Amino acid sequence: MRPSSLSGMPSAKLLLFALAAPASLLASCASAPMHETSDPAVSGPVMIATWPFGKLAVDAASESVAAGGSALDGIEVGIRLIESLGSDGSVGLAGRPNAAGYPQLDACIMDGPTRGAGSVGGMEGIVHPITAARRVMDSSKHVMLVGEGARWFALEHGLESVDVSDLDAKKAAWVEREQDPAEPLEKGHDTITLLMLDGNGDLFGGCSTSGAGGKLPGRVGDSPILGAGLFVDNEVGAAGATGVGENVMRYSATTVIVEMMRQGMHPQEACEAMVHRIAAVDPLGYQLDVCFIAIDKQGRTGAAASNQRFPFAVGAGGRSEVRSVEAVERP
Ligand code: SD4
Repeated sequence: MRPSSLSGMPSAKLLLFALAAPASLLASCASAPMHETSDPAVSGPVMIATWPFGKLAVDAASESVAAGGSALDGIEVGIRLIESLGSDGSVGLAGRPNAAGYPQLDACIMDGPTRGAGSVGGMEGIVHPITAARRVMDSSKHVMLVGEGARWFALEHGLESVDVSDLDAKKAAWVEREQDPAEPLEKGHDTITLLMLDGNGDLFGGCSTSGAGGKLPGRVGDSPILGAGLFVDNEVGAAGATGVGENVMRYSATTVIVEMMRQGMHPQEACEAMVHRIAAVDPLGYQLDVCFIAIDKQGRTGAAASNQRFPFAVGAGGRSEVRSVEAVERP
């Protein structure tokens, strides 16, 4: 039996995101409150995911696990859904293009119990990078593949793809976006990162993004870097990031958050401490754009961000909801 906890966030200014989130994201959480801390009666996985669309990922993962899928299947299913949305955001092939006008995708997945990990970076034209990352973990000797090699590997494994050879089409897509004044180069941060503590008390995580809009071709962000965009330690907990990857990866942020939890910090405390720690030394201070989520071995969750209110989704016992935290401020 493992405890299940979605609250217990000691210092965060938690806000229900009910007013701002689309109705479709709130349909299943409008009425009764969710299960609270350490309720041993709650069965199934406990999850936390980035941004309001994380609720869709949490729900899909929860359904997958309830239908008999493994926890890792749940992570993959939940993230694939967001990769397929094709809506405004920075996930999947419909995500934000790089400076040359086409998306290059990053993703990774980690399997706590086996210490398995797979990752793809700067990959073009593969519809589900999270599945490519899982194939790297399950079917190669490696942990990370990038660029052409990652695409080749994904194609060899029969993954769904689109043609990326048409440079004119890439250019046209870029020109179209450039002409849209509502589409600045660096807009929004909506990487999907999904963390799960399953019913056996094991931890899992995955992450997928098209990365920072307008990035240089070949730039790889934090998302596929283990210990930066995602880190899972089955003994302790898991942490994930979203935001400007350069501000995350220089500090090995998710490794540090997990280590803070190992020292006894609540996930909420650890996420906030990481923001303070980076802000104390980074030239951008509290203006840097970083957002963190975390879950520990007890199923307690946390989230913190600098410079913006950060909405995220939590789920347990087959229920889910979108919450948010205000930006962490200078103490
Ligand atoms: C990156 N961290 O490539 C990603 C972007 C992001 O939500 O998180 N967007 O820097």
